[in-house]
Amino acid sequence: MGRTVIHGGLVVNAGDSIRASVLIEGERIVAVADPESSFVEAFAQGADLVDATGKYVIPGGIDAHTHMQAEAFNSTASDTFETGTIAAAFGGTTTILDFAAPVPGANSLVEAVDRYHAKAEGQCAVDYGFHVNTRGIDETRLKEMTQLVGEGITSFKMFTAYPGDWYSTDDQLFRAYRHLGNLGALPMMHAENGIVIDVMREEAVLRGDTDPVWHSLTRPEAMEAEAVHRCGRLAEVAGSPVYIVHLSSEPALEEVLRARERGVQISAETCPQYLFLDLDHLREPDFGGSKYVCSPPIRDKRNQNPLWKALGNRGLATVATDHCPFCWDQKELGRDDFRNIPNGIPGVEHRVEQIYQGVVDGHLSLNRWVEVCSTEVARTFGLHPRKGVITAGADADIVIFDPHTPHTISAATHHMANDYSAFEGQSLPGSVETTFLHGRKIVDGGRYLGTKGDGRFLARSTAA
Ligand code: DUC
Ligand code: ZN
Ligand code: ZN
Ligand code: ZN
Repeated sequence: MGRTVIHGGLVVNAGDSIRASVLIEGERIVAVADPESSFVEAFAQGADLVDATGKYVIPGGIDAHTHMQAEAFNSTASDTFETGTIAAAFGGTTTILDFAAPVPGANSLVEAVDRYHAKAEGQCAVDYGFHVNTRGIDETRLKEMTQLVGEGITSFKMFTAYPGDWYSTDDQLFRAYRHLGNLGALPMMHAENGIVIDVMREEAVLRGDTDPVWHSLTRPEAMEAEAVHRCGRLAEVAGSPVYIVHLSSEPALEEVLRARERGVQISAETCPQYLFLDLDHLREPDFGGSKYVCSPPIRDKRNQNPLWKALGNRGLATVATDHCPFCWDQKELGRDDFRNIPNGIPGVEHRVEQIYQGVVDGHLSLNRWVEVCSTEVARTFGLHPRKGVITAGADADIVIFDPHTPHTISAATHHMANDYSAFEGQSLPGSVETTFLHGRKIVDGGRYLGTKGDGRFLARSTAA
């Protein structure tokens, strides 16, 4: 079995930062040890030596929210599992959790998962697992949930948005939460009041307000907060946990905090687009605003600081990208009516580097950066301690991060299959130098060294 020693770097976990050597044998971490010890010296004989002096050695990133080659909004997301996971690897993400989704008109969760296994198997550059997009919740769906939990798919996304499509009624949500709570599985919520939003969307278009900015103005923060509140109360009565995906605004955050104060097991993720982009982007001329159309929408800038602060103080649990890329010609579908713009932003490549900006800006510690990008994601989704931590016995999914080599995001250099970047020109203070998956370098110094199919399906566990 191949041996590697990563030496000279600062090993940063959620709990501590230490100067140590990381010893890898085969696919696993064997030890994190004092570089001067005789054990390390002996192990290093004949091993590959990787010098990480001046760098951070961190657990591989885990992005819990991607949509590779998703069929959505009358289009198909432009990254395949192959291209999207290679881009992830370049950005220091070694695991993605994608959403298996039933095709339009269908409800079977098992069928959706079968289809997604077929799409992803043998294609991925990094490890992957699935959540399932859920609609039409009835006894059959609950039975399917039980079956899928047994197959390592332990989280299910439900919606208070998209009436007539993904929307679930309160009684459906309540039954699903209770069922999943009993299984130790996790309900995930897209929390926006889609019923009211649809009224506002229709009225806007009738008035002639069809530009991209209306996508945001017809999805008010209050209607996100209302739905988060409702989900928290439903979980409170159902006795289940609930995880809010893509939380975008301060009022919604306040509802999470209030529910938690009551003792509800509620947690939430936010995404880089809500931390770095604002309404002005949606107002870019010549339909340029369409590049930033995602749901929930990009908000007024005053939401950004509270979200950063909450990442630092554990008000928010995780950062995911909601990577759902559509190219320019696909965004064109909504030129005359913002309602037809495919919703989504490419981002899987940049999350770890973007959130490091928050360390430099004083919003979060190095340890907290690692926690929100990896460790807490692993804990939340049944992957810890195999993933999300640099410790003996864990998978050797490791990133060497150079805090002194800046990186400017551009569609001209990114690896995602998308012809624009929503973060074009964003200058970041540090960059990913090397990515290890299962003990092997898959990215090093800007080159991809992996092989198609390196990434494996992860069957996840339920809450203990
Ligand atoms: N929700 C997502 O999570 N992604 C795409 C659009 C949406 O509504
Ligand atoms: Zn990068
Ligand atoms: Zn959503
Ligand atoms: Zn999403």
